[in-house]
This record gives sequence, structure tokens and C-alpha cells, in this order.
Amino acid sequence: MKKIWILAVLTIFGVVALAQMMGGPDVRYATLMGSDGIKGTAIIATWPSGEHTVFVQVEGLKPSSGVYANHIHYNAAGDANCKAQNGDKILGLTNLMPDANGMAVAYTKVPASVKYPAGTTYVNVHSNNPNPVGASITCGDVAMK
Ligand SMILES: [Cu+2]
Repeated sequence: MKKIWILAVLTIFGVVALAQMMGGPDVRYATLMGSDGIKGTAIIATWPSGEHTVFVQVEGLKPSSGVYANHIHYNAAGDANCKAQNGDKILGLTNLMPDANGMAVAYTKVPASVKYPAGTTYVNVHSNNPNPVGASITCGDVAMK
């Protein structure tokens, strides 16, 4: 009986130590700004497992106006940024769909097999009119927390 108790304590200590060793996620974020008051926030957490969880929140969209494509943009040169809109490579995120108040939130889980792009990156939300993936309507350069 005593042996089991000791084993249980050792197991708990082991799990706590492992959790501390693994640490928390690396966090990146972006403040999205656009014309017409379309703005928002993106949070990108990269977990010790290599998996990424991405939250994008946007407000100021036209109420109930359908789905909006959004991506993390990067490029081979590693100098992608909102101003230049030069991120010709993308990591796709879950579409944003504004509610009756023009607010939208989307969550994307990116598997560990996908490495976070090297160099600078930005989060871009695209117009859905007239094209499903139109020009940028709000954008934020990604920074490391
Ligand atoms: Cu895009």
C-alpha cells in the first residue's frame, strides 16, 4: 500500500517537472488595421509539440456579409510586410464570418508538421467582393511577444 502511495507522489512530481521542462507556447501577435474601421487582433501560439493555435478577431466588417479569407503571409526573401503586401506565400487560416454586429472570430489549429515561416510574416484579411480572395482590407505585421 505504501509503495503505491510513493509511486503516485513520484508520478505527480514527474508530470509537474515535465510540464515545467516543456514550458509554455511561443506567442506571436499582430494588430490588424485597415480602412473603414476594420481592425482586429491575431494571436499565434506555437506549442512545445510544434503545433500552432491561431486566433484571429476582426471588427468593423459589414454585418452578416459572408466569409472572408485570411492568411499568414510570408515570402522567400523573408521580408514580407503589410505595407509592401509582398508575402506571396501563405499559410491558410479558417475563414472569418462576421455576425450581425460585423464581428468575426476564427480559430485555426496548424499541425506540428508545418513549421512557422522564417523571416517576417503578416496576417492579412481579404475582401470577399467582387472576388472571394480580394485585396487586403485589414492587415497586421506579426511580432514576437
Ligand atoms: Cu492572404
